[in-house]
Amino acid sequence: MHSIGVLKLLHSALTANGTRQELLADAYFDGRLDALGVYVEDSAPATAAAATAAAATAAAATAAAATAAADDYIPSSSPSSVPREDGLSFPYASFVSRYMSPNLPVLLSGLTSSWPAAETWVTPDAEPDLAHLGRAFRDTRAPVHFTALPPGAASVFGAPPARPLARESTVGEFADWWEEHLSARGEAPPGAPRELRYLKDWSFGPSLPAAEVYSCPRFFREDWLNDLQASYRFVYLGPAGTCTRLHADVLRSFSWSSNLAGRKRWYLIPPTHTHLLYDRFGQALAPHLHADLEGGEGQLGTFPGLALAREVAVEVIQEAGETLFVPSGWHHTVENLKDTLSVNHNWLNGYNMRGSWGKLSEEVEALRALSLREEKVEQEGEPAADAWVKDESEEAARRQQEQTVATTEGDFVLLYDVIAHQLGLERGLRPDELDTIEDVLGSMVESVGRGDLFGVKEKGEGGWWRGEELMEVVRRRRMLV
Ligand SMILES: O=C(O)CCC(=O)C(=O)O
Repeated sequence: MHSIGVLKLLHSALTANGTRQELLADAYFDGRLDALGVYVEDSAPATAAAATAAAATAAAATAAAATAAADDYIPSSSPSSVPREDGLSFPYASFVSRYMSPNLPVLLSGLTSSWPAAETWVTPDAEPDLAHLGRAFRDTRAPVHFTALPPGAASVFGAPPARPLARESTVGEFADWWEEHLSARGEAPPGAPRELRYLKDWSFGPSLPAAEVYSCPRFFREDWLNDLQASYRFVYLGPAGTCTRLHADVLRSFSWSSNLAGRKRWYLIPPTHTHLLYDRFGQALAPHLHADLEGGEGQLGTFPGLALAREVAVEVIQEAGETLFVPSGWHHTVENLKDTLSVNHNWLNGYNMRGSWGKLSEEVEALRALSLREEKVEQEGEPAADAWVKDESEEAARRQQEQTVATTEGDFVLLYDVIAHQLGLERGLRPDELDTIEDVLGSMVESVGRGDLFGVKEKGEGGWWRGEELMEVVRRRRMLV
């Protein structure tokens, strides 16, 4: 039983979760399978050292192959800490060459001091001004996440595996709860049921005009996503103890996050080590980076890679007035160490567009593999060796896949739209940006042309561009560069 499990894991690791069987041939020819054979069968001089060395060779070869296959913007080494730069004097070109292009995080200071909200939303003693926000946005609707607090606990950092409940609320209701929460802080009788609320993803729009709150820092203005109607621009407001679960940002976008008040702790995990964050089937993402240490309940066996992930994770303490650039594809989890108010954006441009398309393509491949497998099971029944894998984590994976089908189609349309919009703008694109667009577009047109990407076809009239038209625009513009 155990060896079947090991083989399944190896098969999954070597074939991109079973979606690319042909990768096994690479592993055979470059010697990784031989190295594994020595390890698994223990047939070579049977010393622990030899087995360990073989396993290390195999692991290094797998890692090298994975890195080579990964997107070219993934850094080959990750920093042990995040550098701080003076945001007022740091040149944009240096931000691009040192951080955005190599896809590495950085903290920038001084970018929020001139924002209107630095005065109107923050009290003189540097706290989020709840009284003002509650009055000014009394009836404005915003999503609020509710998480139950374990008895006697002051934070939900080691939150239970269940997702926090997101409910539509008003800023007024949230501010009222906050006042009550502050006056009751530390006074609730032990054992009394309590909860923490976190107002997150409150979008800028007509009921929250961006210009009255902040201005987008110059480092992040090359933004193809928020140029559109799509708004990925948010406010986060939460008391000390609230947190955001482990995730990577939508569509492998970049994000930036500025603290107007408070302090956050971030753990950032480089994309080279994403696999360590998943359960033993490579399916379900851990809820947070310490899920194996807290809550008991067998989480250690569920997420065996987390101890190693913590060794490569970069811990960042972000103070009021500081802005964190979160690179593309870096998973992160965020804890509010004080009552915290922040503004953030997700965004795409020529530096992460290729990665974004890569992520979408991976999801499409995984979904295609899943539907092929389901078809096969329908025709032939469940293979006996698979029966033991059917446990809760497979069910969770299935639910996640269903959700992915729904979001992937939306993401594809959005990306398609972003490119169409970008090309439609009468603006000069740099040759490297044009290369990216041409690559991504070429793959899109191919997929759409084959008609096998969720049947998303040319739409023309509805505002989307036809694939061939887009290619034509790229070709024409290319001749002009
Ligand atoms: O501040 C938070 O709680 C989450 C922010 C985040 O995940 C992001 O900016 O990408």
